[in-house]
Amino acid sequence: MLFQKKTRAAALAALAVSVALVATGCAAGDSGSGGGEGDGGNLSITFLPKNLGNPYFDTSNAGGEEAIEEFDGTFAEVGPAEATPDGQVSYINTLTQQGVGAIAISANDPKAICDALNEARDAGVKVVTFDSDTNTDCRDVFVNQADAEGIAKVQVDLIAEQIGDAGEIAILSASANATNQNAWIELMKEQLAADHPGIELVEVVYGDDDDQTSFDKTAALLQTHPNLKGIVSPTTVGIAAAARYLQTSEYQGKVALTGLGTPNQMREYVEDGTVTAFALWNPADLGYLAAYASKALIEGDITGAEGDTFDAGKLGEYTVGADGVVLLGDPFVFDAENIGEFDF
Ligand code: RAM
Repeated sequence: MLFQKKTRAAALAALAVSVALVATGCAAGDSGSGGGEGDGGNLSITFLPKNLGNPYFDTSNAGGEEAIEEFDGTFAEVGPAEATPDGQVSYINTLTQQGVGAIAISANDPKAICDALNEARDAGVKVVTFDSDTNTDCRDVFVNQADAEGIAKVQVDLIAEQIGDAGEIAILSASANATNQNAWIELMKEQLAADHPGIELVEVVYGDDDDQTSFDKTAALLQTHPNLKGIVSPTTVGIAAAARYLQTSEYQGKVALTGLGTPNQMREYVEDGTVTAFALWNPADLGYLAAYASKALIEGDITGAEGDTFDAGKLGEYTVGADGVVLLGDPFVFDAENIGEFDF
């Protein structure tokens, strides 16, 4: 299968513990980092997701808020209705004028928001990307949910397993410029070419992380490619919309669907057999870690240099890796056996 039993069990336990902590509102107490009150840092931290109204970002923002409450900072969340870089730029500019301590942002474009972010940094605002990165010179740290090769591989393995390693597949992505999805798609293409000669990727379409657009793109894919055997959707918005389409269509159970989804959005589709298995990480932990990375930057505990270490509350100590990347952990596979254990 995809994970060694031990890895899978350990990941399950880690997810379950952190989900339980979030659910009970249990705080981890003082960070023990020696920072915090008295340092005079501006712990006003604003989360700026790709767009609002996406349960994935609701969960990551809630994790950020939990962390910021723990260290007595000020949490805020702003964001555009649509997942576009332009929409993010105006919020970045406003936050710069307001003089927040840090912006934690999931980037809709690796370059287009860079000038605005660098103006913010020139004005003393720390910039943490999480979930979807910018170019490395426009932020201080990137909090990465899992290593990109691993995220690509778990999805390639799942679709290969679900279609018997042969036939046509398509990808239903988020917005066309999303840094994270584009990196994963490139790696999926490489892995398919290297290890799965029987699988043909016939098309990549973009649902813009909009539910209706993703639903319509799913319908179009199935019409255009009558021999399609599977769809990979590396976005929680896309996979949920595609599952909803498949559920009441003639393709349910015939065309496989996998990718990255949240358990709460995917539960009914796993329970009725529309979807067999999909992957993700814990978005609450991702937001929580981004908040602690912001705090560490604001207080000068880290600069984003490789080897810097910081305390991340209940998640423990983290080390900044090459290119200012902080890695949360491994992706995790959800299926009918374990989905009941998760609530996010
Ligand atoms: C959507 C967004 C997000 C991505 C997840 C998997 O919610 O595109 O950036 O990480 O899917």
